[in-house]
This record gives sequence, C-alpha cells and structure tokens, in this order.
Amino acid sequence: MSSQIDHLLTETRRFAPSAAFAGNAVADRSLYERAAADREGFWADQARELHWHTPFTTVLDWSNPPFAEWFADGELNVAYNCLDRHVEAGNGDRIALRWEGEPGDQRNVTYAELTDEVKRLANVLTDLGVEKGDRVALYLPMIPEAIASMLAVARIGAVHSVVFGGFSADSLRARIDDAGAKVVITADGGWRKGKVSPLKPAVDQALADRNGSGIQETVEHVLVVKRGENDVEWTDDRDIWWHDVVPQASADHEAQAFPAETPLFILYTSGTTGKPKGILHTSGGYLTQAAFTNRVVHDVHPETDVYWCTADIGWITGHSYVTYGPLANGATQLLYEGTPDTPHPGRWWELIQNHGVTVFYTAPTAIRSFMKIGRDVPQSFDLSSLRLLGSVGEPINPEAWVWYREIIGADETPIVDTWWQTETGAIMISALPGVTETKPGSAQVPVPGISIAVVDDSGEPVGNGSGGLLVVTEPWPSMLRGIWGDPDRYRETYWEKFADKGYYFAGDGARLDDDGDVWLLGRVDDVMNVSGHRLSTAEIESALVGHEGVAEAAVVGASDETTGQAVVAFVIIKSRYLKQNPVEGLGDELRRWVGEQIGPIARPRDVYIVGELPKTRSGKIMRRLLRDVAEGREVGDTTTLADTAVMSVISAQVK
Ligand code: 6R9
Repeated sequence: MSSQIDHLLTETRRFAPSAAFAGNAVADRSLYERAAADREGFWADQARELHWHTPFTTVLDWSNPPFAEWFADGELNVAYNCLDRHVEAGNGDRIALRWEGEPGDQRNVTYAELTDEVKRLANVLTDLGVEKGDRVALYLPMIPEAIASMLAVARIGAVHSVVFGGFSADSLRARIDDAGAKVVITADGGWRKGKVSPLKPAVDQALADRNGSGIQETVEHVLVVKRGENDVEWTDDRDIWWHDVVPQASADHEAQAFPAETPLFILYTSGTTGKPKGILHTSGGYLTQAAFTNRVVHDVHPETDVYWCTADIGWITGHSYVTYGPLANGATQLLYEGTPDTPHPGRWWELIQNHGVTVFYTAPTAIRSFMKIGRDVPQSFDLSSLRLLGSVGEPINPEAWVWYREIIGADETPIVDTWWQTETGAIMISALPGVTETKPGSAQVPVPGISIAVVDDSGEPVGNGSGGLLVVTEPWPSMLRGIWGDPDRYRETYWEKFADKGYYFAGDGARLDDDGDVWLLGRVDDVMNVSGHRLSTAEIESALVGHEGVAEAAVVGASDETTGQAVVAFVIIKSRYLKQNPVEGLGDELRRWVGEQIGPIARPRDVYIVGELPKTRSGKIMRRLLRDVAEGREVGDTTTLADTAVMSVISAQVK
C-alpha cells in the first residue's frame, strides 16, 4: 500500500472551476458555513425542501446510539415527493425518464405518466394484500417498470428489496427468505449483450418446492413484466402478468402520509462474513440527503439537464441517484437497459450524443475499460452536451481521472469523485462542482453537514500528511438504521471499533494530504471491490467449498488494471475427488460453479489448485500472503505462519 500512497501523492495537477460553471452552479461556498454553524438546522433546511404532510418539529434523536432517528415526528410520502408534487406544480409534461432499451427501442415517460403508472401499481399491490411494512422483492431489468415498482412499494409504506438481476437463483432465494418477501416483481427477461437474458426462471427456481428445508414460504404472488418475450413457465395461482392487471387498475390513489422513520428499503451488501447484510434505510432522512446531494454534487438543473447515472437499480447508486434523488428533484434522466458495448463499443457515447446528456455519473472500472479500447471510439461522437462528470464505487486513479476529463469532458468539465457506501445511503465525500478546485484521484472533502475523520487504531486523528481509518464522527440523515433482523451485527460491524468515541467505522483506509483532502485507499477488511461491486471473500469461499470436489478455499482480491480488484481463489481439492476426476478443466468448472452459486460478478478471474493454505497457529488464513502470490510479488513476512515452508510450495504450484 505504501507504494500506492507515494504514487498518489506525486499527483499535483489541480483544476479550478470555470467562471461560467461557478456562476450557474447550484452549490455555493455558503453551504459549508451554514452547515458548520448549525449542522442540525442545516439538515432541517434541506429536509424542508421536501413536501411534508405533517411538518417535523424534532431533527435528530441520538438518545439511543447507534440507533438514530431523524425528523421523527414528521410525516411524508416518498413517492408523492418524487411524483405527485411535480405534477401538481405544473411539471407533469416534463420527461422523467428517457428510456432506451439495448436493442434501441425508446420510450419517454413524463412525470404525469409515471405518477399514473405508480398509482395503478399501488392499487394492484394493495389488492394483492401488500400492506404497510410488508416486503416486496424486485428482480428486474433496467426498464421504466423497475422505477415504478420501487415507487409504488414506497407509496403504500411497504419495503422494497431490489435484487440485482445478475444474481443467481440461490442469491435471490437467500434475500427473499431473509426479508420474508410477500410479493416478487420480475420480468420474463431483459436485453443484455445482444440477447434476452431470462429472469423469471431464476425466480421459479428460487421459489421451487423445497419441502423439508424447514423454511416457511412467504411469497404469495409473482408479478411479471413482459419485456424479453422469452417463453416462461407459469404457476397459475401465483403468477400474474403485469399487463393483465396494471393498465386496468384505477389510477386514483391518494398518497398517505407515513412517519419519517418508516422503513423504505432493504438492500443486501457483502460484509466480512459469508452472509450478505440487509442494510435498512428509512424515509425522511434518506430522501433528504439523496435529493440534497444530487442537487449540489450533480448540480442538477431540472428544467434544462439530461442527467444520466449508469448504475443498475440493484445497487445503492441506482437507488439514490437513479430513483430517489433525481426524481425528488424533478430531473429528466436517461435510463438505459443494456451493456456499454452492445451492439458496438461506442454505445454509451452514442446515447450521450443522441439524448443530449449533460451530467454523467459512472464508475472508474467503466472509464478504465474505455481507456483500454482507445480514445477514437468516444471521439467519434459528439459529447459537447456534457458539462459535469462524476465517479463512484472505487478509488479512481489519477490517470483515469485525467483521461475522463480530457477525452469525455473536452478538458473542461468538472469531475466529482464521490465517496459513499450502501450504508451511508448518499454521498458523503465529494468536491462541490463550481466551488471546489479538484484534484485527480482525491475524493477531497465531506459534503456540507457531514463530519468525517481519518483516525488511528485508537481513534485519534492522524493529522494532515498521514494515513489511517476513515470514520464518520456525527450521525447523518441518510445513515443506515440497522441490519435487517440483526441489531447486534449492526452494532458490532460499524460501531464497536470506536465505541468509546461513538464513531461509525466505514471499513476503508484513507489518507489526508497536506491540504487536508481525503484520498481513499480501499477496504481494510475482507471485502473486495470488483468493478465497483462489493464482494466478500467469505461468501465466495463458502460457495467454493460447497462444490463436491473442494476441501478448502481461500479467496483474495488482487489488483487488476480494469476491474480495480479481481477475485483470485486458492483451493485444495479432496484427494478422493481427484482419484475419480481429472484435474484438467477443474479451475474452469469452479469458476462456472461460483458464477452459478452467487452470480457472474463473483466468478473468480483465477483459480489456483494448491496442496495447502497459509495459516497462522490459530488457524486463520493469511490472505495477505496469498495476495502477494496473486499479484506476482515477493511473498511478505511469513513468520507468524504455523508452517513457514508452505508459501514456497504454494508459489511453486501457482507457477
Ligand atoms: C456507493 C457504493 C462502498 C465501498 C466503499 C469504498 C468504495 C465507493 C468510492 C470508493 C474510493 C470512491 N468506494 N466510492 N472508494 N473512492 N469515490 O459504491 O457503495 O457498493 O456499498 O461500496 O466502495 O471502499 O466502502 P457500495
């Protein structure tokens, strides 16, 4: 890590905002002053930008840490804030979604139309028995119905759990069970990489008869959008076509007010153990910070911008910066179903050109893969509509940052590198465009109203010029309210390490430069970041040992030029299995297996079959040493190993 730090700190380029951008920016410097003078008052002002059926009189209740309540005696309806109020303000004809399917089919959905659709769906869900507090699982492609589904669930005070369409039936099953979902909304399939990728079969498989499993089936209905036109199997008393019920339903639906702390969604994310955590977010505080940051960090001007965040709604970025933030602000956004390189490698740039995208928010892994293809591709499109670029999901290396600005941003657009997490709900660290002089590679400063620090192991601030652990020192409106069904795990995971100080521990290492700007250095725990997606080593190890041939497995995240990190697995094969099966092809078989168990994003880049794994005397696998091997480095200090010779054996087997 120290060579990485040295390299980062040699980066000295600085980019001041242009006078033109600064003159028209939503953000201004006074936000910092107001937030510093009265943090809670500042957030109350931001919350008042929303419509409250019942205004709040209290701001933060932190009397029972780490369980926070924000605006608790206020009442609002999240969907009303994202839809009806824009229609009532006379903006019903404004386009909410400029949707394009991967094959090139297009649909514009206005705020009035989206409101109408959400009201119908809210009535359908109510008819299906979904009530306040019930959970609804969503397993959908990036189509307007996906956004409508999230909002309809929110509208009736129920709780959505969006499961990324790339996850396997098993992963879906685990998430449905943990949340106890009553209804699943899915599609027959969606377009990916030039063909229809089926979704409904995975739902069928997840819900297939599992007599004897001991787990009670909670799902009563599956609502299915027709998108891929692929054949699907049908369970008559359970499955319902969307087109058979939603268009026919009444479009009269009055949004009811719910208390600000009403659960809004659960989103599963990888932690350091095998079992994904259901991160719980609630309504008022979450929407306040999602909308505020979208306004000031993405500089959204709803009347003129065409905003595009490329994230799938299966991730937190899609929740906060596709669905909730932009729609709360009444923005017009592009929604795209497919992959960046189908049917040609310039697909994204073509979309920006054709839709006149002005604000573009994506992940470093995408930028690096475009760099690899070469500048000719983006340069053959007209990208002059772009005026602001954003980055999220992992550290962006200075080279990629500068390429992004020069090639995509005409050497002119500001870039905001935004640090945050599923748990934080909304952006926490970022430059404010038009205000901050930006530095390639640094996420820079906390947004107004957020308090962070970089501390040592005992919680003392490290000071400028030093590295340590990133913590949030004060509660914030969009903070997670817990882990679904597991308050102890919530406390242990995030609050125990600095319990005496009351700090939230983010799991990231960071360094402050001489100006006090933050440089993120990656996770300090057993969480990997592959193409901006979080994966836990334990989760993949447990999938591997679930294979009949595998005796033991250790997984590490090795640095990778394109994906940031790549999954590298070391496995010990059972000798009994090896007697009956050839070793050739076993690596590929295990890669495929993990893809099936968890989803293609978890598939290891490399699988090494080894005879032993490096362990401490207490039996802990020393992943640090395996990472050295995976990254082709000389193996570090092995003195704490139970058997110090094991690493030379492993190194030889890997070659
Ligand atoms: C929004 C999102 C969270 C983890 C986080 C950190 C990494 C996110 C980053 C970044 C450096 C940035 N991360 N943004 N690292 N610079 N701008 O990605 O949420 O999927 O929960 O991942 O991603 O390691 O802890 P999530």
